[in-house]
Amino acid sequence: MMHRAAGFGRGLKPWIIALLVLLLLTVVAVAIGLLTHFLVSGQKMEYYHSTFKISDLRINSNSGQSSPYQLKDLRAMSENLVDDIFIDSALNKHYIKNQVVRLTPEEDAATVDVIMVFQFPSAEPRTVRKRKIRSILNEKIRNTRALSINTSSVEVNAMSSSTGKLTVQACCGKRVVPLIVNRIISGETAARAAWPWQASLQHNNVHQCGATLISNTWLATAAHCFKDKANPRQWTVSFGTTINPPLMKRNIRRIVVHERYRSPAKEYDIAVVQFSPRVTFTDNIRRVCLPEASASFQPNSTVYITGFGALVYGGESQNNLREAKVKIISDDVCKQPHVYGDDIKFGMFCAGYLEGNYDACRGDSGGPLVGKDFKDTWYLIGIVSWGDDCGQKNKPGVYTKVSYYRNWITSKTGL
Ligand code: 4AZ
Repeated sequence: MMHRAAGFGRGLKPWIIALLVLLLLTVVAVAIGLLTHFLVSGQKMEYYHSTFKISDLRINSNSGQSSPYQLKDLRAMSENLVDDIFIDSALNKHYIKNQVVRLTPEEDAATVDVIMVFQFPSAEPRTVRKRKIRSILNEKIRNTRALSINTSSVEVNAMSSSTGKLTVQACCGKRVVPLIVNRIISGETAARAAWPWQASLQHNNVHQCGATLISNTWLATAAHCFKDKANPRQWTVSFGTTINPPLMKRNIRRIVVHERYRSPAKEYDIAVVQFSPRVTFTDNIRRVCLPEASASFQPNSTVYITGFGALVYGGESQNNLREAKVKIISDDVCKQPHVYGDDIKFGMFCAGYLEGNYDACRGDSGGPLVGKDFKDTWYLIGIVSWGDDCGQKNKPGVYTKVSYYRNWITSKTGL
């Protein structure tokens, strides 16, 4: 082989060899260029912001307060509408998703702010694309019967991808992993980024309690975590699915315990905690949504608890985050004499199983009990508060009812 190759080379004129090398280099350069075009520019997401006004709504309940369910429904209906519009359009292949980032209720109407994400391969000017998107939205909205939207209210604007990405990520209650069902007590570890709002509150660097990220600077947790430990300087918060190493760590600036919490009483077991500097939301660190004050969650519905707490009563906290699927238990069931009787007061609810086993335990306190709506948006429904032992028969976990304290949270955090 070696001889024949040498002979072939010797038979060619130098200028032909140079031409061949040049040709080869050109082919390689074009191939690299094409690959880069499809892999890099072809993958680039484009973000567009749209607002429109839904009219003829009767989203007010009898009490005069807007009903959270209906507002939440409106968010989901708007997202479904935008999905349907683009999936059934000429931009079908380029449409990725949309997310309602703000819903502003007015009397019998609501303004919707939505971010739409597209992926276009060609380098067509954005003004042309913006016009296409607006004309599709306008045309389909005119024909929709599900919601009454004034086409003159429809606006579309291009966003920079950095702003678009940050705005989408800043949204609450969204995560980027599929659900894997495990357990806390006698359970398995949680998937990375599955519970991006979970935090660990540490006193002198020792894990004490769970907490939940509700904004880029505020956490919700249990008041009892700060019993005899009220100095914010001795507290830190870490994020991520392991305590060691932490994904991110912050100093606690302010601890606001409910002013009516009086240990050993278990009512008002809620606190909000401010840390600094603020976090930038990523796939792994993200805030959960807070339910409206009037939201209620159906007994027997499936919710999830997560935490670094002990596996058995009196056991040690865990380095890896764990999760458990539990069910909300009605007050009627939980207030039975053989369960907790009159110990279940206002602003509390039970979750778990009367058969025992799946439960929160020491070290899970202050951490989240979350549930999702049908658009896969997660809400903080409860805060791990107390229980008689862990995982015992007829002794489910007891949680602070977040909706009951929703206005208190606003009064302290502005959220
Ligand atoms: C605790 O001691 C604790 N089984 C938290 C939750 C439960 C029990 C005890 C619920 O922090």
